[in-house]
Amino acid sequence: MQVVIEDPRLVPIRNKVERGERLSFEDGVALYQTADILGLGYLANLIRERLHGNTTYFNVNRHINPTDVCVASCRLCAFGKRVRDPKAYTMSLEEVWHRAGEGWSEAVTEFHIVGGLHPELTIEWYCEMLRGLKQRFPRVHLKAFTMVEIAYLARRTKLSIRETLERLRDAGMDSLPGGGAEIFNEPVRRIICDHKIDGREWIETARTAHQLGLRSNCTMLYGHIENEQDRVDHLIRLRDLQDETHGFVTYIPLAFHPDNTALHHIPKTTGFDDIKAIAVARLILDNVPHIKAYWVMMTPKVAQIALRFGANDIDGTIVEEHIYHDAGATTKQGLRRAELLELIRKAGREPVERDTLYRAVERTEATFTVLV
Ligand code: V47
Repeated sequence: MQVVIEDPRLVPIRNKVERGERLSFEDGVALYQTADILGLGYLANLIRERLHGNTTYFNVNRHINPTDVCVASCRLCAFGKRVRDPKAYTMSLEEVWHRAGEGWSEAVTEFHIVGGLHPELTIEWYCEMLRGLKQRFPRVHLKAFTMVEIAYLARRTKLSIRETLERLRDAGMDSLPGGGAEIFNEPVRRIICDHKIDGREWIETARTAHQLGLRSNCTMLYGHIENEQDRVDHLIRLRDLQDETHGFVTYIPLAFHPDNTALHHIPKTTGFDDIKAIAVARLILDNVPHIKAYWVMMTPKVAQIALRFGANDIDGTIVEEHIYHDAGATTKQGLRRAELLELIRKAGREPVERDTLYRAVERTEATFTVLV
């Protein structure tokens, strides 16, 4: 089906997309600036269907946040707490292992583990946590620690990034999530997360992980004080690294949630912003296989629509979520597998349960098999 492109700035971009050509920085800015959401969505959907047909992926996962203690105090964040904050928590290892098995009976295939930058937890503690999880849940993939957590742990432990990643990998870390990338452009980054590693260090940490054979995801935080140029710059830096390493599996655009943060005066993103974030990413990140519409952050309703605007993944069951709910998310904590299937099917897409590395999963009531 051909959709009429209303915005004349999208016409040369359509020609490039149809010829399979890479889009430029200027193309990216034009895509973010357009109000022609149907034209944009049509182009993004062309690529999405070229890569994945009608398939839409989801997984059965559980988030675990072992601690919210964080030395960074980022303005963008409502989750992190100072070590002496009476509301701060740090789980014991037994609690982490117990929590991992709690929740729904559906056998999870992935634990997504991220936390604050804790000034006292040692690399031995993290390795013990991973080993304990592997011992108790040997078939569950451990997608753990953002590049920011890795770099902080390396600095505190006085190990190189490579050695830190190797130690964690040897203890059971299978891959890394995409968080902490925020926006790479330094002046903006300094305002929203001034104590975090800079964009160059984030990229360098991801490069090292990929060189070690670890796959990771990547993200961008949008809808705060950045402009369209900052967004495209961010995407192109991710695309450049991907050309080199091919280590990124999935890109997830993350809409800024302002409640309970130091930037609470910033208005929330609109549905238009969120759909455009998915579609532009699908068009610019021509070398990243998967684009995820993270339902917790977008709401299930908008995430479902995104499946027709470039996204081919909707994330998973999650069970328990804190980072977005502390910052005002009104979505549920988790969705059942059946609810994800329904969302995907009602968008006219074909659901496929995947593991973290996108191998199809076949399951009966109580167990699952990864199809290799
Ligand atoms: O690193 C923090 C962001 C990230 C806020 O890899 C905020 O599959 C919006 O990375 N408003 C954590 N965003 C979430 C994340 C993620 C989520 C789902 C899947 C995957 C994956 C990764 O959330 C943080 C930060 O970038 N964040 N505070 C906020 N107030």
